[in-house]
Amino acid sequence: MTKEKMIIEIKEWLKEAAGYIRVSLTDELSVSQKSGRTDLVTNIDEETQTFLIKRINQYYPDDRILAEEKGFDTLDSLAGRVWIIDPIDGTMNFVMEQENFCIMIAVFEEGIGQLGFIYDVMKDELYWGGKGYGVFLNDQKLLQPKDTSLSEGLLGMNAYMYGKNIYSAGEIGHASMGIRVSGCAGVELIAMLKGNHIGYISNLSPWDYAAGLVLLDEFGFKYSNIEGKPLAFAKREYFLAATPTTYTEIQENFIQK
Ligand code: 2AM
Ligand code: CA
Ligand code: CA
Ligand code: CA
Repeated sequence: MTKEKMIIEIKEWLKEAAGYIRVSLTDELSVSQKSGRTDLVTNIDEETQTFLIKRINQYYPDDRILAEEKGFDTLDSLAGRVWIIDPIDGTMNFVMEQENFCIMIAVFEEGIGQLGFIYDVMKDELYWGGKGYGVFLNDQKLLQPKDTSLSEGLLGMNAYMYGKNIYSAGEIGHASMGIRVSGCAGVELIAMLKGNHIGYISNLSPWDYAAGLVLLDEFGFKYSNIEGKPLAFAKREYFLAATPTTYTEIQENFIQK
């Protein structure tokens, strides 16, 4: 079956890319600014993306690609089969911490998420799954987290939104057990899949959330843009994902009130 084959291939590509990234940490990085001082890209982001796109073009030449770097960051629609790639999610962490960054790949067909992969490179933890598979950590199937309420759990957040109280992020945080800020969307989505966090509020682009959404779907999490509308897979948007109970509490008590 094609999907089985695709999973095996993607896992191989991820391991190959991660091996290269780990070795590269001993070399000097070439770091550039994109929109400003805190928005970085490195030669490794670009080389990882180029490697993954080369493989996709080799194996699936008819498919289309949406990816963060090097001019692949727009696509007119999600028609057909589309790969959505963040070659290094958490570039700031990659540069400053040499950990807490992920490679993320999603496969969508006619706008529907089929497969998602979030790979924490330094921990060698691959979270993957999709329609009909559930969610795995490496070879181990994960259990669906409990539907915890806002007052009972930790919430991943974007530091800027919390600090500026954008969409009441500060107040939402205070209503939870506490906020956590990792600086990496992949790490935050993993925390939800493990049941460590009840939700995540941020400002994200499609490649930051695509793989995560496929996996969140398998566990019944709810997500949308922060105003409750479907995510557009186009521009950067304020993003909310949470357990069903927490999602409803945040919408009713903080956003729509
Ligand atoms: P990136 O490292 O792939 O750019 C940090 O809050 C999270 O938001 C990271 O996952 C980061 O992904 C993402 N992000 C997207 N656009 C960003 C930007 N302009 N500045 C900082 N982080 C951004
Ligand atoms: Ca970036
Ligand atoms: Ca990202
Ligand atoms: Ca990135």
